Amino acid sequence: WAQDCQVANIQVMQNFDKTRYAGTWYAVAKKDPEGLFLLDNIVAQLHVAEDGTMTATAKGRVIILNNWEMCADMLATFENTEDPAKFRMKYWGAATYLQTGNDHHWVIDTDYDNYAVHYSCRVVDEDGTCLDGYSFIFSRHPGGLRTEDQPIVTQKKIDICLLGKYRRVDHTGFC
Ligand code: ODT
Repeated sequence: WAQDCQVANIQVMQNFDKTRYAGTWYAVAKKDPEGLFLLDNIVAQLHVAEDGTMTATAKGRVIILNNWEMCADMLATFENTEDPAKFRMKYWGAATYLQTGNDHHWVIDTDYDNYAVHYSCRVVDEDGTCLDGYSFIFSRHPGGLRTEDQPIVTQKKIDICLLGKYRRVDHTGFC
């Protein structure tokens, strides 16, 4: 037995419903990528238009230009793929000096009302595992995950080969 950590074999949410995924999500834990950007106080707001187009805004504390702490205002558009739970997320800052990018946005699991497990691999290694990526654990509740959701989320962290790689994301009211 060996765990399959191939990015191509990661299971995502079945029958994903983006309308139910819309709304406010508080990041409660994060696995950082190389050159991390969002530190804490991370809150995302997802919108789904009538035509199904998904967009988002997010805030979070960042440190830029090696010592300037600020609250970043970020924007994103999502492009559908053949899998309804896998998107391409194009993002940029409200200010030009903020980070821009085009990342994968995979919804690994969500119950829509309490928790969501997000995953994004930026660089796939030669062996098919993820060399550089990030993942957010989101909650509808700013205080964190409900006790009953914790074992579900822990199992998903195992499934995506990131157990033990997360840090807690604080909400102090900075943003
Ligand atoms: O913090 C990092 O180092 C990696 C994260 C970079 C991407 C952040 C861009 C946010 C774009 C705006 C909003 C989106 C909301 C979606 C929800 C979750 C995934 C970021």
